[in-house]
Amino acid sequence: EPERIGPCAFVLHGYALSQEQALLSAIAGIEDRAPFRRMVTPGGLTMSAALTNCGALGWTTDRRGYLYTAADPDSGRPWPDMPQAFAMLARTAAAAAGFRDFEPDACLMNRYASGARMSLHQDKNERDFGAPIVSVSLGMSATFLFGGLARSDRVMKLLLHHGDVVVWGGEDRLRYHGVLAPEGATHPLLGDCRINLTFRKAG
Ligand code: MD5
Ligand code: FE
Repeated sequence: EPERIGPCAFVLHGYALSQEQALLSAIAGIEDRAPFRRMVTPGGLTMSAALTNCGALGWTTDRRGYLYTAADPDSGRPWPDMPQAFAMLARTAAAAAGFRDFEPDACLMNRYASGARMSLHQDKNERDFGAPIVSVSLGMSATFLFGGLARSDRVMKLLLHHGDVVVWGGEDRLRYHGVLAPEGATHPLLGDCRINLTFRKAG
């Protein structure tokens, strides 16, 4: 069932569908303690997607740049614990794509309202690029841009739907990537937004 989209990258279509209720109620609990917020980049631009985190470490920005922290800078408290349903899904999806023993310590949660997008970038704030990244798409569909190791490399476009899970590891881990704004029908449970859960081993 995994669809190979790169040497070490796979789409698991609909893999999270059976867990949607557990995932959505866990997201509601996390939002209560650590609301979604739009971050300002070190360059002074406000990102169009809103984010929050759960797990031991969370991705954030400060004046110096991008970093992982143990505390939510907005509240000073630790990020919410990673729910069992999240950790289990990340582990089983990684294993289904051939990555054994994935133990994420961070889940970055991005919420894209209509018009919000994420431009082409690499994820390289994690300490160990040997671990894969697992991404879970919920809500409205969006086109994912999957590039190469140089920003100028051509990009492959992939439409991701509610419940799709993507796993990137090995040589695909540092590829440039981005996401276009949500498109298509409003989602019956999430309304006019897309939420993406990104599981990482950050520390
Ligand atoms: C999203 N989020 O849909 C994406 C899913 C982010 C981000 O890009 O940084 O929050 S994660 C996509 C990803 C991660 C790591 C590597 C690759 C893609 N890749 O090599 O294509 O909100
Ligand atoms: Fe990324």
